[in-house]
Amino acid sequence: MSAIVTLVTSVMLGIGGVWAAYNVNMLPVSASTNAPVYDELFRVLFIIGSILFIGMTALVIYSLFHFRRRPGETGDGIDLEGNISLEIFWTAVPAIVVLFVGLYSYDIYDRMGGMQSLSSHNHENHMESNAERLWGGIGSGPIETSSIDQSSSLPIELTAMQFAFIFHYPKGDIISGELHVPVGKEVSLKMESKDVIHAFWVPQFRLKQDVIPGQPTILNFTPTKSGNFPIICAELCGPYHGGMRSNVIVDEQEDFDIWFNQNAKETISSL
Ligand SMILES: [Cu+2]
Repeated sequence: MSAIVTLVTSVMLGIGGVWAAYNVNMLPVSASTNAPVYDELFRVLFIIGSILFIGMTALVIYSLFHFRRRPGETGDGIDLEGNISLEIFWTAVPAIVVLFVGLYSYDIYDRMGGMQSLSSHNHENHMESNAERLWGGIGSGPIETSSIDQSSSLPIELTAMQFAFIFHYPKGDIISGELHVPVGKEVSLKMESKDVIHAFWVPQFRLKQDVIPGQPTILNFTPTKSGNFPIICAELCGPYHGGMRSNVIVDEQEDFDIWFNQNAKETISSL
């Protein structure tokens, strides 16, 4: 009897977890090619989290009522001493869950391009210092390489400082406080800090990368939705860290070209 109850409860918990992951929407709009990959991981974590949270909370509430002290009960509880199979069970289950989450996260990071060698990166075609070392970031992942020609990526340099993000477009020599990018085109952002560690974060792109003084990092992404999204510094960097924000304006190609040509120091016919 109790085996059936356990089975039914587990199945219901599983269904509840999956339902919660597909119906509770906590993430902002997804606006880059990375976003669906990231959201897939988030959904799986949410399923596991919901099952554990609902299961444990329910068990605690059930136990509180079911095993409460009845009137007239004054003695100690039953003297329980060890249960090998239970010990094995509650060691194995978390171990498997944690291992799975770790491997799956690694796979997602790899699919986003995080494991790709940065030294061979296309950004260097546009930079004068070919030998310069890039220290970390998200390269051109398999998602991008399959659909988008790498040489066509748009190089942009980001300088972070207390307390602002400054964007420089090597083509056209534009300096801007906001990031303008065309929709559907890969952007290659090379980032360096002037002072302390900052972090470039666009929640809608599901991307966050540290910006480190003296150690350039790279971040490649392809916006998939036009719109205006916040750029937030995600590393506590000083007293005005909370005000260190900017915007990324994702435009259709024509609108981006207009903006670019209006601001470019030199006219460029093809981007
Ligand atoms: Cu900052």
